[in-house]
Amino acid sequence: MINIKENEKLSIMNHSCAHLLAQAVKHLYPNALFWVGPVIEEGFYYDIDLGDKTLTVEDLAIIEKEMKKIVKDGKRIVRSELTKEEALKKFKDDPYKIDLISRMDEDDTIISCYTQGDFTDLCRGPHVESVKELKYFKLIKFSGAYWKGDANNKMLQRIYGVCFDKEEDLNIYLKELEEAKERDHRKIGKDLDIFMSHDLVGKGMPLWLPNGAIIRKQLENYIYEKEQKMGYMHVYTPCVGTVDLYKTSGHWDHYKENMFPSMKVDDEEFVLRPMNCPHHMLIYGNKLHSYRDLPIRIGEFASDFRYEASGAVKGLERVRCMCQNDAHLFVRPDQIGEEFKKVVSLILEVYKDFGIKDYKFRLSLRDKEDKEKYFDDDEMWNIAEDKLREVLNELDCDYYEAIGEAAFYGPKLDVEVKPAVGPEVTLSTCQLDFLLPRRFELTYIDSNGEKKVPVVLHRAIFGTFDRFTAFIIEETKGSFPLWLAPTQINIIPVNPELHLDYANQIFEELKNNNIRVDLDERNEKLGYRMRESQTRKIPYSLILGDREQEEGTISYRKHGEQGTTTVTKDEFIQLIQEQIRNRN
Ligand code: TSB
Ligand code: ZN
Repeated sequence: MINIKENEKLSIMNHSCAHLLAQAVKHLYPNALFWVGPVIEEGFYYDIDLGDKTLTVEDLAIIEKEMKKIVKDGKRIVRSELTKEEALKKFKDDPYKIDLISRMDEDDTIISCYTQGDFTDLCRGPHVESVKELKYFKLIKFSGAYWKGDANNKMLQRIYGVCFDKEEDLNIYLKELEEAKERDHRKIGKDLDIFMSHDLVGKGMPLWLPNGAIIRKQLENYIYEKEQKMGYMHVYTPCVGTVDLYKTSGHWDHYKENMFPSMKVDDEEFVLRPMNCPHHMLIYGNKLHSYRDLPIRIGEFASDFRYEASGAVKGLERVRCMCQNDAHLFVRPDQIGEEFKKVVSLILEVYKDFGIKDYKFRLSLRDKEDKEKYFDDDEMWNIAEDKLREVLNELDCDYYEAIGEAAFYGPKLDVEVKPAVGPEVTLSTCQLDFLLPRRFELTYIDSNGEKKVPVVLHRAIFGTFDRFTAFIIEETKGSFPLWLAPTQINIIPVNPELHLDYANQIFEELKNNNIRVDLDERNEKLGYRMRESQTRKIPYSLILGDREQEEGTISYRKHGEQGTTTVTKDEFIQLIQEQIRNRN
């Protein structure tokens, strides 16, 4: 989909269209006050204070009609300039504009306004010359948005829209938007009974339904097998820790705003953990380690809780309760490169297995000039950053560098992907850490018998099972590969009265072979049941009628294909099992 913000011409048009929207809203709701109306990747929005009024879909259509009327009227858009003092006077009755103007630094700043007909808005510009140019636009949706994104502030109404210079482009865009909505994991997740949420449980706390639980279990098995082979040792640790644990790790000082508040039990004060690193540090520290034992790789499928803004939570993609595919790798400084390479290779392998092609590697490095922002060990930073780069080049990875984006404690690699709807998110991550082992006073004995501090690599290949599942739902549009599919096979007896015994026999046999199978014995037309099998995106539908019953065969149709194939029962089981085993 086109990124409006990156296209200069469309950016200007969309910004002007935001003003057009504001003007129309002002006509319809004379008391409306306006906060900001920026251009975004998907077009523009405007945050508007409509008093007690909450918008409806019908309102959006009425506003759009008014916008069209203003365009027809065809007023020019005229720029004027004011001093800060003049601007404060002009907008004295508008607390939002006063807030914006007051925050402009210098008293001698020149403030620009744009006027079109009866409407003037404070704005830096630039704009199109006349509203006449804004012909092909559409209001897309609306939502509540707290003023300045702060939940303690008033809720404003945010209206989103988009504008193009050609009708055709608008139509293409709207079609793509429709497709993206269809692909949205929240829709598919509901349609295919993968997850739900409930106000009584809370925002950002999805419940995984049986179908979702199957997918998650398969993902766990998949990655667990790989990690086992790579020498990871998996552990189970509690999803709470004391405040002191997080004071020791530094999270209490630096990550508190992302954490749930603490709770007191007897004489202990607990927090729901936002990360698992502290627990794993303690496990490492539980024993003495020699340089020969390293790397030590501690893995866990671990539940974490984070405070995410209520407006930011999204299906399974951004949740407040998540499960990381986490591991902490304790290495000697000379092992950083080799271990990092294994992590990146694993990421590449996993992405290949899942057919994920559209992703970006982002290498976050320190800003060498900024001595304050980064852990003070130049030598370690240099070794680590050079190694990370070297490995990425060696593995022929396409990556971009983000200078000054490293964490305080070390450089990191993130893998970014684009969901169907909304901005990019990080899936996999691998973060080097020079600091945490120090805070927990972790050591190993080196070859000279001296105590040394290990370096830690925090890494999550799936990121979280939650986010990865969201992504895979969108990638596959819910048509999961056989090994992941909640129901792998749907048996449809042509006539349940005549073919049920045979269908049952096949059902039992497949079930005994650990295949996830359903039997649709409803007295509905064959075509109807076949279609439903397609809607449920079940990989294989078996059609069992007279011929199959007599010959002891199976006729199957693969999801999304038209024809059927007939094979013997044993051939079929073998085919299915092989596909599941190979996870292809
Ligand atoms: C990798 N301590 C490290 C860990 O050892 C850590 O927690 N890193 S993280 O903060 O980057 O989180 C790991 C991954 O969790 C991210 O890469 C992202 O894929 C996923 N994630 C983060 N926040 C959320 C969220 N709110 N909902 C779903 N997944 C999330
Ligand atoms: Zn960690």
